[in-house]
Amino acid sequence: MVFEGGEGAGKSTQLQRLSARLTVDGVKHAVYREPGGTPVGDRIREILLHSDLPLAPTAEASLFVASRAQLVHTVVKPALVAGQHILLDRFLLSTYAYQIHGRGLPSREVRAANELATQGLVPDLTVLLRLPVSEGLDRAGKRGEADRFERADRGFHDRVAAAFDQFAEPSWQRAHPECGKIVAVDASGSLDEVEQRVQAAIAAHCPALLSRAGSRA
Ligand code: T5A
Repeated sequence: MVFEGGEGAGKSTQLQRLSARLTVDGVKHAVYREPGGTPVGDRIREILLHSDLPLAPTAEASLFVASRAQLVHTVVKPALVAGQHILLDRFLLSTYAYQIHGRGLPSREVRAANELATQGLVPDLTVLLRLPVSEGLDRAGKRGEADRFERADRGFHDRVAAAFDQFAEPSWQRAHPECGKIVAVDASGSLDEVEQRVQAAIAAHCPALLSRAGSRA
């Protein structure tokens, strides 16, 4: 299960809430974020988000893909084999939105690089949190110093948001089977309201994950 969306949409917050519910229900799971989730990925995250080193768009994309490759190979695949659910804060859809649409990199090459990293792993479901760009940047901005992407210009964030809107279309998903099912959820309103929408989306599209909770209700 993957959570995606623009800056400050509430992915981490809602992932924590879902994780807390799964813990109470005794569902074995682990939560990881991208970039990061491994020692190599965490170093890559530092370069990508918090360094002032100039990065060529192709180098940026390659670093995201490298972090993903390490996470899939050393953490996600073994965990899935062991019967654990994995909750991911961002995955390949972010590279499609930010590097292909935001930075303007060629789709074919970026898709191919991702294929190498994911080793054919397709998310059961991607919950795409949708929030107006200004609201998301506002939420993110209240937390402190902006990272490399939060500092990007408004045009960049508008292109990313437009891309995520496109990913919610069934026709786009049919043409990109490597991304799996993507369901858009309105991320405006209170934390509880968004959580209810997220749980409704999961219940509709990935009922097995919440079935233990459902059977207890
Ligand atoms: N990136 C990532 C790429 O360019 N390519 C890639 O391939 C990948 C994987 C990652 C950056 O890297 C880029 C995208 C990102 O720019 P990150 O720090 O992991 O950097 O960034 P985000 O995933 O954007 O994390 P954020 O923390 O900014 O956003 P979230 O997780 O969507 O939001 P969250 O939950 O942290 O909430 C943000 C703030 O809003 C509040 C929270 O309390 C928090 O303070 N909030 C709400 N406030 C009011 N009402 C609600 N409903 C709220 N929900 C949350």
